Amino acid sequence: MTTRRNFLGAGGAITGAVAAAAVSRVAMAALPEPASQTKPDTMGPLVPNTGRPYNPVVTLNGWTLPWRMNNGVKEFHLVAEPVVREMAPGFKAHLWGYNGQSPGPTIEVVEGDRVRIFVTNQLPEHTSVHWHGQRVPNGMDGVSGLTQKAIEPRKTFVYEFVARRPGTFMYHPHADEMAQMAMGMMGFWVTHPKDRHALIDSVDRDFVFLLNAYDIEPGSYTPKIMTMLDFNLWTFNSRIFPGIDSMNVRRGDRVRIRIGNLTMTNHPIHIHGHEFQVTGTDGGPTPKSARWHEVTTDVGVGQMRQVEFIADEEGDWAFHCHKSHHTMNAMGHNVPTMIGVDHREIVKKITNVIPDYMVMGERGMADMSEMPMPLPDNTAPMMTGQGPFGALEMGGMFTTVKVRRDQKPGDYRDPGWYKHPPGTVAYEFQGELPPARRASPGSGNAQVEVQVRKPTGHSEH
Ligand SMILES: [Cu+2]
Repeated sequence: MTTRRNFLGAGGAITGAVAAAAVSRVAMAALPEPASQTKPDTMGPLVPNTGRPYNPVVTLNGWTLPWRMNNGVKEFHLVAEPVVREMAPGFKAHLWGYNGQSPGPTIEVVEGDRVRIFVTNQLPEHTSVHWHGQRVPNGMDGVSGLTQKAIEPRKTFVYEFVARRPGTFMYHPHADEMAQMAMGMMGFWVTHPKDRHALIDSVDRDFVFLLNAYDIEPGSYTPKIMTMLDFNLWTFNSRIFPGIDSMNVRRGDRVRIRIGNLTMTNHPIHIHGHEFQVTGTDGGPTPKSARWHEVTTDVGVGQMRQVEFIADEEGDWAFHCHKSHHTMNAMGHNVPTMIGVDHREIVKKITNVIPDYMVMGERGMADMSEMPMPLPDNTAPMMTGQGPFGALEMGGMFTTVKVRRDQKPGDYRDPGWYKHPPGTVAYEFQGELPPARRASPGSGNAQVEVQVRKPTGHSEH
């Protein structure tokens, strides 16, 4: 296989226009065939067949980019391009991404690897790629205008460096960053340690995903890129629950989950049924003396966290952002809080004018997950997802860790819903109920029962 570098070396003193023509033709011929993905499914681990061995990660609703070895250099080809991302079944978004999907494919290498990444720009505007968190020569840092010229449309640039530091990283443009990240341009990067590492344990399952947020009006397909705070789609790897796959593990597995945040706000990521430790950030492995058990860890803007736990409790355990607005899907943000408001009189009046007027939210918002309300053509219900016991009333940044004793090592398939052993599920009390305590007019505290309509201008989530 001839590389551009070798060709120039062998060609000796070629000059001027001849050199330019030769370079571009040979460079094109030397480009690795770009791999592309059309599906939003979780691809199994890509076991390395060249280079140093490692235990590969699994990207939630994503995939790992294949490479080719070229004289000891790992070569990857990223293509920045418009993509159609299915965010949930029946809901598609027109995003920008890499190699057919948003986020782009995960890149996995080993500490000490020399990597060469060809980046072809098929976007309508210039771009660049920044290798977030990594030690690279300054000119490879991907900040357009500062460390390189922007990659113009239909041009290919080459980044080349040694992956010096093992850890959890990401990549994203550093050119028209606001628009390009709002459109979904980002990807995960994992550098595995080359030897046993005192602070990096080997694990049985290693999941990765990015947190991202979009503002797509119900019925439309393209994110609004000027939005700074008022996003309506909170996603794991550009998917919303129930479109997010579960993380399926074998009981007793040591599980690592790596999360990067490229939204405009922080996300307290929460696990049920287990305690995890933060074992590393994009700054590197966390010293053992600085680790403690948590069930929630905050992932700040532009930060990455890797958490680890032993999955020793069987079941379907929720794993989600703890900001309750982030486990909702597209909603009209100006929906007032209607809890406690009695609509009976007003509804009579309205239905005279609008016969199918529907009241929502009188008893809380849970009604909305079961309401067969017609939705605009391309959107997702606000809260949804059916479990074995009914509606989950969750959307957005929510998934589950499914722990099973009979999940085979290396098997990532969804085992279905957990079958609870008899007598281990919360049940309805069948005995005598005490009378409800309720304030009544004249009792002196009637004014405690307030009928409120709260203002709901969300400026911050
Ligand atoms: Cu969140």
